[in-house]
Amino acid sequence: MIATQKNSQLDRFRWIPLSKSIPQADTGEEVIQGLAGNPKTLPCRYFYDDLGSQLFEQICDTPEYYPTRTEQGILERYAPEIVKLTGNCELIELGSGSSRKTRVLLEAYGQLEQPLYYFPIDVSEGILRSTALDLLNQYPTLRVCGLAGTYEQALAELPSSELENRMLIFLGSTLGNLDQSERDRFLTQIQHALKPGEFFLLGVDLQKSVDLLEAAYNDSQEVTAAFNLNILQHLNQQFQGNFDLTQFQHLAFYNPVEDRIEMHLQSLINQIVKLDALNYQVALQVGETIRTELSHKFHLPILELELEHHALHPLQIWTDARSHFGVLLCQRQCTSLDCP
Ligand code: AVJ
Repeated sequence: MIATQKNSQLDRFRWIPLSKSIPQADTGEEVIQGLAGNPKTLPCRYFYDDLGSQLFEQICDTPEYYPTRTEQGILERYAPEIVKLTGNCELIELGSGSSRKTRVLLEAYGQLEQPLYYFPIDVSEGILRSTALDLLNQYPTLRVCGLAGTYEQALAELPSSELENRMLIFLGSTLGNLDQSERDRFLTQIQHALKPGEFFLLGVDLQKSVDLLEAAYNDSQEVTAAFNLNILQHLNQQFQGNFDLTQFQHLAFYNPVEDRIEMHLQSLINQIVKLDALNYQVALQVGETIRTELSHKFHLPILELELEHHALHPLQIWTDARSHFGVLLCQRQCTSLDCP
């Protein structure tokens, strides 16, 4: 019995390691660019090694970090409406992680009793594979195709459609980690990855009181601090570095000029850090910081204009009662390029 169940699960499981996503292939170019920059920065995707992905799941359970549970509440309430507006479609999720919130959508689309296709995309192979097997176990008719790599790579290498329509899903306000120009490039990639009539489901954290925002990134159990420091541990492992985590401290504050939370790691001493695999070293002064993450907080009317500019028309927008978080269902519009 177990054998046949396993077989049916494996029949419903596909795995695509995206070309340049193999760690050995990571030249560390972006790391050097960031550490050589002014201010010094690190790409936030290095947060998500297996330990980092687990720490992020723990952050979602802290009382201060409201985004995940608020978004989950919105999806639980409006998933049937989303299904009604889109009809059956392939679900392609960027940065899927544990697919904690996506299960709400899988349940709702499962009610259609039609073929169910889910394409989770994540840089962290461990959480992608374990989540996929868990979902196959939980949803006996679900077909899963895991894409291991960054969403830039995934959008460039999406497999061909199995169903009439598809929806790209980008939850958790990960859009907020991109600065203005990166966001523009990303939304252009979304525009090009979708055909007119296809859908884009977007979850974004909205502007609110600074106290609430800063508390969410400075939780009292210090899980966010551990998550932030772990980026140095990941670089040590991947590039034979000698970052001493005890010589750095976590900093997270709201930057009102840019409407964003910024996370930094502050050097507690004057130090020189080496990344032997990259044949690179960097000097840090006491008090100097490395910026590890931006988390932009959105104002819906401005975001709607940005989306329209990329032929992504918001069909429906749902928020929670306190307008702390927003979920936007957008439909790709025709442009003069696609529908002359
Ligand atoms: C998953 C990227 C949206 O920016 O709020 C949580 C990651 N960083 N606590 C965010 C995060 C610090 C989170 N995103």
